[in-house]
Amino acid sequence: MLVMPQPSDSAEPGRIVVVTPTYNEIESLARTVASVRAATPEADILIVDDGSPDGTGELADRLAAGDAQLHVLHRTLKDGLGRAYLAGFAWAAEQGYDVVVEMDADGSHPADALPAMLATLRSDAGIGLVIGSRWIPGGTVVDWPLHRRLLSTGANRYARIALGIPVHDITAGYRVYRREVLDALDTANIDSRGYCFQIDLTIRTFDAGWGIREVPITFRERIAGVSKMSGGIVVEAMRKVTVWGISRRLRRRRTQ
Ligand SMILES: Nc1nc2c(ncn2[C@@H]2O[C@H](COP(=O)(O)OP(=O)(O)OP(=O)(O)O)[C@@H](O)[C@H]2O)c(=O)[nH]1
Ligand SMILES: [Mg+2]
Repeated sequence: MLVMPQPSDSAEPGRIVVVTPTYNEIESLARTVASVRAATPEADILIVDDGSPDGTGELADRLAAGDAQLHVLHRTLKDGLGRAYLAGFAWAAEQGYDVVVEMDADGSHPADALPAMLATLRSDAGIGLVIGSRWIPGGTVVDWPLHRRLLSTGANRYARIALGIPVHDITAGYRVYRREVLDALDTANIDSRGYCFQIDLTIRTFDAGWGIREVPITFRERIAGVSKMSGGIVVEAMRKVTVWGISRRLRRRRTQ
């Protein structure tokens, strides 16, 4: 007899919010919002703007005035991607969303991959995080110079080995979280920024026992605006990965 897999409770679509942090993304924001609308009309969007001097926050308000599914959180100071996401997660929890998506505003993260990422999360109630991955078969990066590819693939390989977590794109910023994963975070304890924030949350999700899946995406280099990532953020990430990796090994040895 053929036994068909039974849909679990998680097959319910639930309420989805795409959280998009912005700092000086006036040239990209409208296109990003439109692409999310087209790919996932059921999803709401929250823009978290850190007082962008280029008027991104005002543009977000104008877009929100004509769109009941678009919300804007204004913060006064540029305080880093991690803090902006934590503020967005707190807002999403207050509003009772079931699924929280992380997506950059700069057009690098293709909205047309979102339905497959959401379907993957829904396929199993034990999956807490789905990553839009550049570095698994079917995933790729368009318009990146060789040195950025090597840096990203090298950093990911190093993190995978150092941390013992089988994820191929742990620094990726395109993610779908089950709300319960974020509810359980000890947010007061998270001070990571930039790439570290994504790595830190992946470790916490993995250690809490949630399944993590990767869905291949085509990542495109931003076509407008400037990157806010710096060499310092990359160095911080590698230093922290080394410290985390060593302490995880010591902890494992102690519990054996
Ligand atoms: N609210 C807020 N958003 C930020 C901050 N820093 C970066 N962002 C946003 O976070 C997203 C990712 O930043 P990027 O500068 O594109 O970083 P990245 O994608 O790792 O780097 P590139 O590949 O060079 O673009 C973008 O939507 C930025 O506008 C910040 O301090 N506050
Ligand atoms: Mg970017």
